[in-house]
Amino acid sequence: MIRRGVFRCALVCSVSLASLAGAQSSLLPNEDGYDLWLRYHRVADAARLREYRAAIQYVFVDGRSPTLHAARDELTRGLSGLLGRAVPSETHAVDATIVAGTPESSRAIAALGLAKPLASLGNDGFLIRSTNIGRRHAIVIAANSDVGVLYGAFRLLREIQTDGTLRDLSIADAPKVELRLLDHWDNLDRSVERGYAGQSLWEWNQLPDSIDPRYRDYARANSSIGINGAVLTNVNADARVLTAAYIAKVAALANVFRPYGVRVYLTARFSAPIELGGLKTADPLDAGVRAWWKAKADEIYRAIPDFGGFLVKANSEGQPGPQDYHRSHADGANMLADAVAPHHGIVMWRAFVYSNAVPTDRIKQAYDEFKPLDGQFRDNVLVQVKNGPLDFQPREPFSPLFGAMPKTPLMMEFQITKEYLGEDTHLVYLGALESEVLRADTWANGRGSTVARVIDGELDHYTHTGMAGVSNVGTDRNWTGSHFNQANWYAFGRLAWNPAQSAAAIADDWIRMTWSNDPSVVAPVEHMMLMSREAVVDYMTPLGLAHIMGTNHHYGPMPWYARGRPDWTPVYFHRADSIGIGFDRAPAGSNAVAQYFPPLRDEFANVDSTPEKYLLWFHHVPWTYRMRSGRTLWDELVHHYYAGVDSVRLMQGLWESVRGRVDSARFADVEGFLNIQEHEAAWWRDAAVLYFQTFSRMPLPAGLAPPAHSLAFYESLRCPADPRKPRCPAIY
Ligand code: GCW
Repeated sequence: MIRRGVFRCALVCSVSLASLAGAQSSLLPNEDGYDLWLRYHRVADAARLREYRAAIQYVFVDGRSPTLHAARDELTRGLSGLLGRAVPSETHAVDATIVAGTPESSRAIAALGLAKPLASLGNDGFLIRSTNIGRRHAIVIAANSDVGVLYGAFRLLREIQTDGTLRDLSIADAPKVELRLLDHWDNLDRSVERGYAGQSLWEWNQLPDSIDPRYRDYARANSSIGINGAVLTNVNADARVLTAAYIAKVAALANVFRPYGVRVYLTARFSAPIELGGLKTADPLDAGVRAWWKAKADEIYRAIPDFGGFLVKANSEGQPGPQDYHRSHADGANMLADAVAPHHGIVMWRAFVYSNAVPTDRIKQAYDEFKPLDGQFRDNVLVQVKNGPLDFQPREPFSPLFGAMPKTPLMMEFQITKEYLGEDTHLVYLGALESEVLRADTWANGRGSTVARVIDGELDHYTHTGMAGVSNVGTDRNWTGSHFNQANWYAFGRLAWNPAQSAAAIADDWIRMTWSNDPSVVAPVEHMMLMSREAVVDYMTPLGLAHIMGTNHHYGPMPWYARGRPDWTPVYFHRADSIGIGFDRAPAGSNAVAQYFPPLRDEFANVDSTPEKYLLWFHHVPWTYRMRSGRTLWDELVHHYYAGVDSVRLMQGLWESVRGRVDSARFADVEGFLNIQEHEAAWWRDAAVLYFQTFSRMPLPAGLAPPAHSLAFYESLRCPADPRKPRCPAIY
């Protein structure tokens, strides 16, 4: 990882040397983060280690497929590391203390009579049980499919990595969501749209001949958290990936991923029949266009028999689409769906659409366009909806489409790469954001109709279910640009497997696997992670504010920016004036509240019943409005901004408390980034407070130290001079 943050901008150049100087060296070997949560260091707790060593001598993965071999390799590698001695693989069940397989692959498993408990676990689920095989005590991993065995192997390893007991194991687990995907916004030139961890992993120029070993580790990491698909290319799509030469490259990646249960998907550029096929049109109802896509799908499936399907961004931000031919999104999606249907492929059609005409309220568009199409899509189409109605902000209410399209499988799109949340540098644990959304009640079928139950298909009995996360992975040695961004990859996978899991429990596992089982590490780090999301909301966009960051690069505060297309500017979204601040979406305003089911719509329509965390999202509120705390809106807003910075300082203190208890290389990386975050949180706070004060004309609440500089100073700050932040300087 390149430690470049201190060069970022005038404001952040004063990283405290004193804090670096005091570093006491840790005796733990330094790590670079490459191993992610699959480090497999020897168990530190002596009693646990004794227990594990007594229980485990040999591993026997019964069967011959590449996936079962992957399970065997992972178990021997993981257990040997964790137990601190070789745990070899056996060739028969009698001597083994871990036996893994399916009833088809393994006579030993079949003989255990597990048909009944396996019946409800589907293709991907697994059982882990303590049992007897012959006269030997053994741990059994059983599943209906080879990939289920692999998931079970990772799960058993996790039990040991997190200091769990192996006594009387009885675990039955299965994913609640069928398609658990990473969406890579990777371009063919290896740049990554909104990527902050180096270049794209896919070495297109070397493929298919040269296979980077990282591909396998990427697949292992995904498989370990249940991710079963990867969309390899950017939704702002390049048709060339559909040419024969690229299909061969994609097939080579698919071959590496396949043993790990990870399928490949591609983005389909809607105009490809024109660009590649030489046709005059890409009209989805044109027979020639339909034939072109069918032939293209056949060609892809000849090379990649388990190709997953297509993801499409159409008629949004300049991308071509069916509306160019006065056809609907359903017409476009169905044409592609028909092309992949004979091969059991699927189409994921994004609902992130907004037209080139500036709307009265941009956040209403996805619902307005897609809700009327409910019921018009083929069975193998899923509509992919961003978690909120705008665009991956630190906080948004959930998208009102969830629950509103009972006849169309809706899949979730989260953004793991933190485009609007401090990108690579700021420590923000997204598990908290994602589970807030998943637990939100849509009220679509009365109380308890949570977003999670929409996504997992329980509410509307969808034919397919899915969750996608826009990936934060790149060529950086630590994969994600910072050690703590790994937690967001991890948490996404775990929530896609089971959207009801608690963000805290997932963080707990990740910390133990990635850092340490030492309670004096786990507790403060978990505290830090769980407070981090509210911290970023507070110092960037409290009380329902949104989209006040630098236009284009989306880094740093720029609430004053008003040039260019209005609905891309901060002033369009915050609407501050001498009376108050916020976007009026009540019935007398844009009436976006009407897109929610009652009673939510009424709750949001009324300023007094709107939860304060969404207040300025739904209402233009006077500066003097009395908040529940008794403060005026102005005072409350300022307090949130100051609290955000204070939270980051608390996070720094929590991290300081683990000095010497984790390796000093990773400790220092995190410490440095927290220093940047603290400076930039103050930058956000001071810029926003001074700017909004020009409207409120009210003083800072008593007791708060005034910003260090004038508003003019913050307005003059330039985008971080970081060459890896795409298009950064372009707007100046
Ligand atoms: O948030 C916006 C991003 C674009 C992105 C777009 C989308 C891929 O700023 O970079 O394009 O969303 O989700 O399509």
